[in-house]
Amino acid sequence: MTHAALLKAHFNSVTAENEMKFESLQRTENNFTYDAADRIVNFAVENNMKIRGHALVWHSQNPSWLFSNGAGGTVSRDVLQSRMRNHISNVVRHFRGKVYAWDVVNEAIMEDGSYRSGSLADGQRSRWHEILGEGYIAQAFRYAHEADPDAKLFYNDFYNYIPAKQQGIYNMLKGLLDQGVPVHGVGLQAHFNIEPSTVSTNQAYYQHVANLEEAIKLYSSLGLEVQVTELDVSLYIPGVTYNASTFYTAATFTDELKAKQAARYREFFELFRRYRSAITGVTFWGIADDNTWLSEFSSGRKDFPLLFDDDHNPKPAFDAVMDF
Ligand code: 9MR
Repeated sequence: MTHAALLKAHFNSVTAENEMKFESLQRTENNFTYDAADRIVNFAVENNMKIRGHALVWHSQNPSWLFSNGAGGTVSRDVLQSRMRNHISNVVRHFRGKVYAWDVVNEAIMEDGSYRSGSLADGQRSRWHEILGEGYIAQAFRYAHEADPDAKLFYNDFYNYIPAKQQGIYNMLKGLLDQGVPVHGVGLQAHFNIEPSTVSTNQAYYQHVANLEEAIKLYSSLGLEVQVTELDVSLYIPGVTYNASTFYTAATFTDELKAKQAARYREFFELFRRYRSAITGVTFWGIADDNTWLSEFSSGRKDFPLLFDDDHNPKPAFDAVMDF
């Protein structure tokens, strides 16, 4: 299939970024709706593509019934545990033989290396941690393994280039492995920017290849696979203030900027290639610039983070990644 045909087919179906999340698959208790996810998975199977499932247990995009006791209060520990098992077991069995790897737990560690707890602000807090304690992570992996012993099970998170966060993730993974928990790999979300931030309090201040390399070394030293799971390179630099007049448009996404983005992609892929024995997959968070989460927010702020442009033609970044 040509790139154009593949892209057309992709956009004729649905995007895969949200269709396997808890709220998409189990909007009401024990009613599983697989239609949208099945369309993507079947398309991928027909076209010989490998599929990663995203995500079984996460603090976000959950249905409201999940953490509720149905009487205005919080669900009990036992009931939440059995809801988690029911979800994981149903979903993983449904896709068994088609989805080769799962993001079992997503975003459980904070920037300072601590667990994402229940005491954070809405939208940030983890009700899983609040109700079940940190043991929910080990349980999620055990349930997923029980449902599909052949699936590769991943812990997935962002900002792996921050030293304190990568250490926190390492410590958690080491603890899981020491307890015999079936975890097989780490996903690096890899939502990058065209350059690191110059603001020392900004997370992206640490967004250097050398820091990412440290994360890859640390995780693979545990014998875990590493996968790049949600790659994109935004044109916006964290810590810089933009407004409607400085938002990028097709006109201001100049050849110079395209070359700069390509160089940033090249720099990351040079690192990935150096660690080819540890890195077993690279997945982009989208295909072409006309459909990216980075243009979903801050109305009017369009971004151009992927390898294909709005018309689905390859960009200089595509050449940088492919020609080496
Ligand atoms: O790309 C997803 C976007 O369409 C949703 O609005 C958003 C809601 O939280 O989730 C996005 O995907 C996220 C992924 O599930 C986890 N890592 C960060 C991704 C970008 O926010």
